[in-house]
Amino acid sequence: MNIDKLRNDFPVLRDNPKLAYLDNAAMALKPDCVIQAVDNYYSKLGVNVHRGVYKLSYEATDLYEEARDIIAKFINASFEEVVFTRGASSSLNLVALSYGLSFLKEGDEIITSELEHHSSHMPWMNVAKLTGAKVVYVPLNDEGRITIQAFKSVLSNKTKVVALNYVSNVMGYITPIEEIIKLSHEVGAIVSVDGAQAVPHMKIDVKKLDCDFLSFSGHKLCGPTGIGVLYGKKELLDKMPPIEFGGDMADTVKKDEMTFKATPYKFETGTPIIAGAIGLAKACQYLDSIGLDNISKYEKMLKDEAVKKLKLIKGVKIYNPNAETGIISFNIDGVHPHDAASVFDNEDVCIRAGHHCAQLITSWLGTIGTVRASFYFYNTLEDVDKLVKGVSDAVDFFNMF
Ligand code: C6P
Repeated sequence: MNIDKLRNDFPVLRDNPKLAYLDNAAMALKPDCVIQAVDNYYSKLGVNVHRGVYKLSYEATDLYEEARDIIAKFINASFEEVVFTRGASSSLNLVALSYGLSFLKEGDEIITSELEHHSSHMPWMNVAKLTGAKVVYVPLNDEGRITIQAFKSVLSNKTKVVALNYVSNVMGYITPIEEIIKLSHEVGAIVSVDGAQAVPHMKIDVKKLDCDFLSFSGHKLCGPTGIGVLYGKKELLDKMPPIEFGGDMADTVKKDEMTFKATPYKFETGTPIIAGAIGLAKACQYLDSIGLDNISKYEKMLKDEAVKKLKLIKGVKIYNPNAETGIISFNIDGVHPHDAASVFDNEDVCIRAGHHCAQLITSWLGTIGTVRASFYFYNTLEDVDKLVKGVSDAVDFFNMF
């Protein structure tokens, strides 16, 4: 990868050459090609899809549906298995509200974990409350990981749903999801994978994984905000009811009867996220042109280098030194994560601090939150050094008091 060339694709990096943007787990920056694809739709078309009986609308419809096809191929899914949503949170909620409320009953069990983002486990807490099903947590090992052995200890014939992330947004661990999916299917459970932190960073093949659902957001993979994907196996999506009703998803509507369009359209109510889908498809093509395998290896190298240097600073506690991805969670002894993060901001280092919408894992770690640096392919070893200097300066600054 030619990092300098890639960095030049990003207007924010061109305009702020000193910036060390290390908040990629929250959102990735946008390259020119994505911005242009969105701009092109608005400036050359700017009309609705699926409705207009005129050329501009046909063209917009073609672009929108082509985007679905590109995104489907990006994860090796079929066209009808890609539902556009507002983001990973909406996708994860759609699975729980549609599949969960339709097929779960009292006594059934839902396996999740303390490593989850709120959007992964809270929808199932809600389903459990409404159906009488029970939420069961995989015990984490000493490092805070989900292991196969621990997963087997909670898996049973009562398990009907497994809802786990592929990569944790706080610890950056890769869940052994392929094996978990195999074991879950053996007891007849379906698996909903939260891919928000995985799809932007590693090559995903839903057929190989054999997951039942996979949720992700466009904005974390260089795409626009407001667009996400729910991948679902067609046979499951076909038997699930819509959770929103209205324009575009309806087939026939009478006073006492309504029918819906086929999958995926029955889940896409109202005017779709047209520009978002077009921009996301461009982002997928852009990432494919760089190579997801190159991206994962490079981020891991940056993270390892940062961990090596941060370990030398006294008073810094790293919670996940052995993570396989580009996420580091740490704290400075005696310093609130938000206070630490404000020092970094003065040095043009953008990082996130807090519980990262994953309070179960920060409680498990015995802290109110962490400082988190997260890398992407456009980061550099200089960014690592800026992070390390920021941490070192923060330690010195807070030691003065
Ligand atoms: N995590 C972070 O800074 P949305 O907000 O819907 O695009 O994505 C939700 C979500 C779901 N699962 C995981 C594993 C995530 O990391 C996120 C978003 C951001 O960590 C914002 S809290």
